[in-house]
Amino acid sequence: MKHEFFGVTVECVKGNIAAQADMDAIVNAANAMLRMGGGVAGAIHRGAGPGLEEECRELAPIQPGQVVITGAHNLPNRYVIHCLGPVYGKDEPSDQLLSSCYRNALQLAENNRIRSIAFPAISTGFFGFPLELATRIAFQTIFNMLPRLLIVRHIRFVLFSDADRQLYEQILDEFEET
Ligand code: AR6
Repeated sequence: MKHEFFGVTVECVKGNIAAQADMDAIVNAANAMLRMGGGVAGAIHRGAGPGLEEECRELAPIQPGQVVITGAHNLPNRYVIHCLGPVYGKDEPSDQLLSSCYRNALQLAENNRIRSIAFPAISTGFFGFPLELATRIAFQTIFNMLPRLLIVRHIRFVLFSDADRQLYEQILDEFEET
């Protein structure tokens, strides 16, 4: 379901982050060295082809909360924005570092005139962040920025299971009511 806040469409879908052909940019839940890895990063690098790792080489390493932008190579998007999420319970303060990922990614999108951007649930896979807490941090950060966005007009959250998508919808409804 699509929601609209301050002229920006916000939606939560079930799907594969590497198959979002209608979005200008997709966000990678990267590793510090910006290599292939598993999960989201694996799917994105497989779709993009070896040119992505090549372009990433000189941008690595990155720190938790930091983001960098590259081309999308063989993927059907214009850009990939790579975020290093915090490892839950190790990279502290985890909540602030996760918030930085969303804030910095949106700022980078604005700076690169990106109108539509798709996010995965950063840090909630291999990095162990509890999904509900991570979802609240993601929405809180994005809602704080929405009134100031000038270029970004469409934010999509791409979740890997129906249960994850339903949790996102439920928390988004709570934000909508407040
Ligand atoms: N599309 C959308 N969501 C996905 C996909 C996909 N193709 N694959 C997994 N998810 P993760 P992290 C969900 O582990 O926790 C990597 O190996 C998944 O169910 O990709 O930030 C990197 O190389 C989970 O909810 O990212 C890093 O070393 C969420 O996306 C490390 O894992 C994030 O899972 C990053 O760990």
